[in-house]
Amino acid sequence: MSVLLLSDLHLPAQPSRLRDVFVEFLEGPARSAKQVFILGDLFEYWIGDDVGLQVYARELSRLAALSAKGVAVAFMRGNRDFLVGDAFAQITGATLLEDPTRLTLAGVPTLLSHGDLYCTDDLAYQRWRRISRNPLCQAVFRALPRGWRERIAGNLRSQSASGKAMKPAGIMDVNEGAIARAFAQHGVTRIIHGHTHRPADHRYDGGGRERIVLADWRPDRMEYLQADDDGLRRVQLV
Ligand SMILES: [Mn+2]
Repeated sequence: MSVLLLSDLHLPAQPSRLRDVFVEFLEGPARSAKQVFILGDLFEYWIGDDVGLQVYARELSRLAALSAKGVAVAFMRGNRDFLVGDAFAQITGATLLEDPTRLTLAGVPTLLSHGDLYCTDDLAYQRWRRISRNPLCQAVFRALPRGWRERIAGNLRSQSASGKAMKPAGIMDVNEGAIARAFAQHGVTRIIHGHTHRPADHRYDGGGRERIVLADWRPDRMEYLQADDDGLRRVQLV
C-alpha cells in the first residue's frame, strides 16, 4: 500500500483541466493508496470555508468519498489556502496537518512541509506570512463580505505576481541554512516540500540526507509522488 503526496495544484475557481485531472486522480490512483498527503496550495486561493465549500464542491465531494473508502486524507495549508478551516476538514474527512509535520514514511524519518517557512531570504514574504497567519487578522478578514474578500485576494495575487517579477530568483527558493536547521531540529533524513515550483531531488552529505521538492501542476505537467517499500517515485498524470 502506497502513500501519495502532492502540492501546488493551484486549482482555480473557474472550470479547468487541472480540476478535472485532480478529480480523475481522486477517483483513480488515490483509491488504492493507504494515505494521501496534500501539502498546500491545492487551491489558487481560499477566502474562507463558506465560499470554498461552494466553489470546490465537486473536488470536496470526491475527497469525502475517498475518506469514506478508508483512504486517510491529510491536508496541510499552503500560502494560498491558509484559510482552510474546520468545515473543510469536516466535509472531506481530511485531517489538517501542522506545518511542518514529522513522520516515518517508507521507513525513513521524514519532515513534511509546504515549504514557504524555509524561504527565509524573502523578508517581505515572511513579514506577510506572520500577518496573514495571525488569528485576529484572519478573523477580521473572514468577517468581510465575500465580494471584498475576493477583491483583496485578487489584489494580493497580482501584487505577488508583480513582486515575483522584481525579486531575484534566488530569494524565492528555500534558504539552505534554514533547511539544515530543520534536518537537525527534527532529526530527519528526508524533507518533502512544495511551494517553490522547483521540483528536484536534492542530496546532502553524500546522499545521507535528501530534500524532495514536489512539482507544481501546470497544463503540461501534473504529477504526484508515490512512497512505498521500494522508495519514492514521481508519477505523471499528464
Ligand atoms: Mn505556496
